[in-house]
Amino acid sequence: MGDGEGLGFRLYLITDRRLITHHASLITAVREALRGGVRAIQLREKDLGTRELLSLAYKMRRLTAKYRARLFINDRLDIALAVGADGVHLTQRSVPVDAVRSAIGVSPLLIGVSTHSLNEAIKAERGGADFITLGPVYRTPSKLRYGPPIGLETLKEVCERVRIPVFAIGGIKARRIGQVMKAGAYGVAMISEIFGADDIKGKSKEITNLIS
Ligand code: TZP
Repeated sequence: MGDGEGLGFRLYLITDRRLITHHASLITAVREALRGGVRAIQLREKDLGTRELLSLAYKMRRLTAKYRARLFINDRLDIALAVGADGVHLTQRSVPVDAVRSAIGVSPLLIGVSTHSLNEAIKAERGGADFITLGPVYRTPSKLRYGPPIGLETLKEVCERVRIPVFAIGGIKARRIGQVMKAGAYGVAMISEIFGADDIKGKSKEITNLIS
């Protein structure tokens, strides 16, 4: 599936403003990533209250629209709808994908789902997800939070068993992209490789060149 025919992105950049050290704000850091060619952002600032998150989401919507990039909001369908995001990204604790799918009716809102096993991946697909993230494939700095790594074998098995795009997540670095794409991933989802980089724009360019 070429990018044009599919979702339109193979790099899914997930925010974590606590990692931003070289930039004044998450907005300037995301702008650098967009300048480097990133075409999809997931706003995932779990510690923010509703009003703060909404205000940040409006800013992200304006910024991503300027670069014709897609915006997803983690967990919060209400905020995704309020700001006119392109999609919502559901966790295993969110309102389940089938319930969101029926709530949005004919809306073109995309639904991504975080999965960690074959079982969760199959359920997400059956429930109507447009794509999934699967991981952590490798050890991540905060591995306790995301559970033990599932490894390349599970990634490969899931990619063979589901038809929707699978984004490998968790410890994905530039040097590992070849392995995960070979295992069948449609794309990669990342936080620290890009937001932890000294040169966010340069790193984004490097990664987009590797996967497009
Ligand atoms: N889900 C599984 S691993 C992970 C998430 C959100 C974190 C990915 O972060 P990083 O820094 O790209 O390893």
